[in-house]
Amino acid sequence: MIPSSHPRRESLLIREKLVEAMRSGVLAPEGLIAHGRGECFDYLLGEATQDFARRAVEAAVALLLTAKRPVISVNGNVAALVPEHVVRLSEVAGARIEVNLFYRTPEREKAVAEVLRRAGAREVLGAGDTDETIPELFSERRRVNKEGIFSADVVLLALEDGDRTEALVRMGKKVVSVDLNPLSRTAVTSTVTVVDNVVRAFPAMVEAARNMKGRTDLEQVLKSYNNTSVLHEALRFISQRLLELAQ
Ligand code: PTJ
Repeated sequence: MIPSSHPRRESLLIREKLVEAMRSGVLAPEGLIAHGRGECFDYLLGEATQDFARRAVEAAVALLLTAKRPVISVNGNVAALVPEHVVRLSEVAGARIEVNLFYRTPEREKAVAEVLRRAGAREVLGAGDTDETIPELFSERRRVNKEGIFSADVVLLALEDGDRTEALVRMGKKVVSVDLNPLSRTAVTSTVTVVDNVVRAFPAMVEAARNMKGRTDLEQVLKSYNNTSVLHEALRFISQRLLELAQ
């Protein structure tokens, strides 16, 4: 029981959700450690969506809405925290959903797909149907569905390892990532990086997709977006915040 007055209530509830997901086989135990790393960056970001993340969300959604074959790549952490938002975003943006796991086992593939179906997904790729591989990648994340990530032009992913992000970019794909660490290889390599927590970024992308659908200036949004300056802004924000706290 976490009292409603507890100052870290939200964060503790998220931890409980993740532990639950680990016990039910959705989350890899390593996913708990990955989340802990993210929590530290979230603390530095003030546990709130900052302006640079809002701009990235707009560009991310513009990319998804203008894509021909967008795919949302889902791992254990994303399935544990934001399954409904993954499904809603896929519906609004016309994106397919594919399970893609670093610590891949047939049992986890099934468990993650099941969470997404329970959240309303009508189609989930990547569980028992990974018939293609991402070249030059050696982790279990190389296995992908031919109609999904393999032939996607835009891939949205979160809590991703840098090797795979780089491999997807080398395949000519545009990559949208959600990563609390603006220094990670995924953050630096992606076409658009949303430096924010998935629990805030996914709902924000759903809302933006609803508002932006049908807009005729999406190409313009993308032309005026610069991911490097967004990452620099995130780093400046963290530095400034630490300096202020130290005064
Ligand atoms: O479910 P699997 O088998 O595919 O495994 C997934 C994990 C997360 C275990 C795997 O991808 C992994 O080890 O990830 P990394 O390399 O630890 O990368 C995680 C990145 O996501 C780090 O840069 C974290 O700062 C960031 N991160 C952690 N929690 C969140 C986050 N970013 C956004 N929202 C979070 N809640």
